[in-house]
Amino acid sequence: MAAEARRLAAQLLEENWRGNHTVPASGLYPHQWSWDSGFIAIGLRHVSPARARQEMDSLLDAQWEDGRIPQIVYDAEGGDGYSPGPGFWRSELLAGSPVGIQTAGLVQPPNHALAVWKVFQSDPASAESRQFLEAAFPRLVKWHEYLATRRTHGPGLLASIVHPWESGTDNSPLWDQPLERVPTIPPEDIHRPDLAHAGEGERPGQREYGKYYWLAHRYRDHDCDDRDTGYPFLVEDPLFNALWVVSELALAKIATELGLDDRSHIQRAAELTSALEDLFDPALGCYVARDVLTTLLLPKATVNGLAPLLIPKMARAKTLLRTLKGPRFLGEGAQLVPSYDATASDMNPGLYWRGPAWFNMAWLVIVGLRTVGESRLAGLLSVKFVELAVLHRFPEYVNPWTGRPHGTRDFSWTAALTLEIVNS
Ligand code: 2M8
Repeated sequence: MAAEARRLAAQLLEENWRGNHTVPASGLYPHQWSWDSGFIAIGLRHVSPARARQEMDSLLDAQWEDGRIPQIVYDAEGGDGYSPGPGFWRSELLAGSPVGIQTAGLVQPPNHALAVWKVFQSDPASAESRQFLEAAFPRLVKWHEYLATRRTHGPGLLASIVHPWESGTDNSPLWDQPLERVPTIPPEDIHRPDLAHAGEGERPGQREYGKYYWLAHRYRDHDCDDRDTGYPFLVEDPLFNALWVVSELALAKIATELGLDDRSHIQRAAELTSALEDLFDPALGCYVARDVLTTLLLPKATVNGLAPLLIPKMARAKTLLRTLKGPRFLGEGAQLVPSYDATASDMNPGLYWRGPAWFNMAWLVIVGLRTVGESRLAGLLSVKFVELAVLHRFPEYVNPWTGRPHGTRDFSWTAALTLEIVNS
């Protein structure tokens, strides 16, 4: 099984390779996506450390002057197969955008320093690998500085997202309440090429899309300037911020490897870990999001709220484990971790980020379980992961209970993380 999984996953990543990056899926997502590239590089390093380095280099080449790493780097070959495309963002007209590269203005969760550190570790002795690490380090520091200086809209140190697309978990029920106050754009004004590649019930609805577009217009029309006030969607997400902590710890390791001082990274990781405590919901037994505009917590149990399991020596690890094993997540026989509370009346096991199991989140949970010493459960979930990934041709997501595949197939991070699991 492992050998076959390796072969099929490597083959798919080859098919989805576009010269210096990998597209998430050739039909539905024909460009380079930010956190996808992080997950992809983590798996690709087992097949080709050189390609994994290129994956991260091409993404970092698209960094803006203010430090942001964009959500999407547009591929000239991607045409208008995805909307919003480069013509929507017109990034080339904005000050501080990368020269000769078209990108979106938004960002995605910061898994990049973690990815760079893992890619380096797969080939630590080569000169290319060291050069890669040396070149990536200042860019990653600048990215984290962007989060710390431009995105701390809330009362504390945590970074805020300005759009559900920035969470990577776009349609999560966590965003329902803040989206209530966002106006909408009529469906006839929105181009939906995505619906040609996945069923309507497997993608966000027209109502959500109307709001996503309204927010994207608002951000773009204010030059993607984070000093803009009066923004109607500002949210602190536990997943985004937990990945920031993990990446800050990876930066500390990179600094040490390069003979540099790691203290500022260790300190920021510790401060962010403390700040995350503001997002803990004792009734749900997990972390939740905070609406920065009302300062109220958004009490929904989602897989995002389990992500702090990734932080070494997490004080609440035991509570998170209990929640993970309980009825909201794995308790009722789920094969992989559902994205949303299985006990919630509006949970839907097939609907985009509102119940199904995603392979990147499954992998993060597996890593979190290993971090807290739960290797048995991590092993069981790993077996299921590989089984479902290979059986269904690397689907985008699955029903957590039946394993039925949803969304697009031949999805790159599913294949890449399969490689990471079978090689760990
Ligand atoms: C999905 O998000 C895009 C917008 O970024 C979309 O729905 O069109 C999400 O699953 C996100 O996490 C992922 O990065 C992206 C590409 O795979 O697709």
